[in-house]
Amino acid sequence: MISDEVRTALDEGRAVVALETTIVVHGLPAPINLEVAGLCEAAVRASGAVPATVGVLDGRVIVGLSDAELELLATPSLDAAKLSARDVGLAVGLGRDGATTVAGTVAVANRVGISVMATGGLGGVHRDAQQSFDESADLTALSRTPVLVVASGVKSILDIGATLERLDTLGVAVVGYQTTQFPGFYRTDSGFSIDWSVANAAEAAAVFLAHLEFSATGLLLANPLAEDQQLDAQLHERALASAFEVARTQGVTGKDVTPVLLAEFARFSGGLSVSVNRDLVIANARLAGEVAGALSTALS
Ligand code: PSU
Ligand code: MN
Repeated sequence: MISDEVRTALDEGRAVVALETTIVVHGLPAPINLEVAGLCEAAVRASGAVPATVGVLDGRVIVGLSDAELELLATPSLDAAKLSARDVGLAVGLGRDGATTVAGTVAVANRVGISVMATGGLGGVHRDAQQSFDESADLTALSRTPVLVVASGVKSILDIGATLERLDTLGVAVVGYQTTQFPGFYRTDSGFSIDWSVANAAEAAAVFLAHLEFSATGLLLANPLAEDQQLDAQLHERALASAFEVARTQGVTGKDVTPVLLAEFARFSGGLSVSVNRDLVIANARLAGEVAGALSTALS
């Protein structure tokens, strides 16, 4: 189901940005989660684009969730599932409720003709992947879906070097926004450099259109958080160590790993990581709106 506003915008070739909901339902604590979702939608609108927040309610995929629908999806007692690309059809077939990850969201976006989305940090290769084989399906989704994702790099809980190697192998284009330093999610700079950068949203749109001429894969537009908004380096190190310890003690695996690590980051930092996460995802939503606008201009 596509909301009237999103349907009209798509029919008229206007700019639309898909927003994921796993960050709202499984990634951020209440009540700031819904506040952040609203601020992301507002940031997309401020850039002149229409937000299309994606989720599944009662087995119906909704592109352009209303505030009430999003609130329902985030209600803890609903126990909405975390839907990667492979899960969306299953939730539909079984009539269930779920929030979409980046992988789930790009699958839906591509199907309805939306080619830009925003998130906080892309999923990737977990640091224990040599044993656990835990690598986010966000990577493989982008390897087969021609959608541009604006993110502050990949989450800093991950093995960033290994993730960049996998993005290379999978043919996912990686482009820095006004930088050739790969962002580090809560931190401005991950310490890894990247080959390509664009100077503005129009250039990002032009590069994406050119990319689509030669590849059926996605593009990660890596947007670093402003330096004065990043999490303190020492606090980041200590929170990370604590998060790994908590995950190890609890024995979490699979789709629970990322939410548990982010929750311990929030607890350990006394909520600071949550404010940083809010700031970066809003900045990404704003940039995604600008890129979607430039794309719609280029295509008109
Ligand atoms: N960015 C955030 N917070 C999040 C996520 C991204 O700032 O919670 C979510 C996205 O939905 C992403 C998911 O697709 O985390 C990755 O989960 P996993 O590592 O289980 O694939
Ligand atoms: Mn995983």
